[in-house]
Amino acid sequence: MDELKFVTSNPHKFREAETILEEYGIEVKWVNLKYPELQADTLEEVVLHSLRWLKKKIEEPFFIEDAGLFIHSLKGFPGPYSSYVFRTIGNEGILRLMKGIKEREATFRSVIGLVIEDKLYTFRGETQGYIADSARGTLWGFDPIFIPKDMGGLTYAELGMRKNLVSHRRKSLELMASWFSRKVKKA
Ligand code: ITT
Repeated sequence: MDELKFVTSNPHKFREAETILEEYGIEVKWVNLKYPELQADTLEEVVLHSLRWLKKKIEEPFFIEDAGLFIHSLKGFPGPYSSYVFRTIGNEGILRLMKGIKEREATFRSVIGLVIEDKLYTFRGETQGYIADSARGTLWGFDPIFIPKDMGGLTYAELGMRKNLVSHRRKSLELMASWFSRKVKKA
């Protein structure tokens, strides 16, 4: 089994990645570390900045992941500022901002940054959906207010483990896993 380190301070993210990457025969080792995150307009910029910082501290190969919830009627807010917004106004605050707004489409985006053989790579995954009218279910983060498309109107939180079948994180992890597996086979 191949092994990759995942640097994250978020245990939920780690568990999701572990479950998904197992399907690809990739073992994930958790490095529980909070690292500096730049405030920038794209998740890719945030990830690349953090990778350059971590490269001096962590032995490769390793990856990180930055996620953001982009609400279309709010022009993509909170997007790259999702962590700050979740810590400050939280799901209740977002629901308040969305009160009376009919256009509730949102994109949940995940960008993985990988360091391998001294090079940096990014992989992006996205899931389209809607912001719920009220919080439903009790997973973590924005899960109770995000309804992915074509999943019966249930929120990520209500979907439980089925979140992993359709999530933004699954899509970025799959891209990285297939790229990594091809690379390992060639070597
Ligand atoms: P890191 O140490 O990996 O950076 P983090 O929790 O700070 O962990 P992010 O900056 O990527 O993670 O996440 C931005 C915010 O979005 C944060 O408040 C998360 O709780 C939330 N979030 C990220 N992915 C999510 C998901 O799959 N479901 C629900 N909320 C999510």
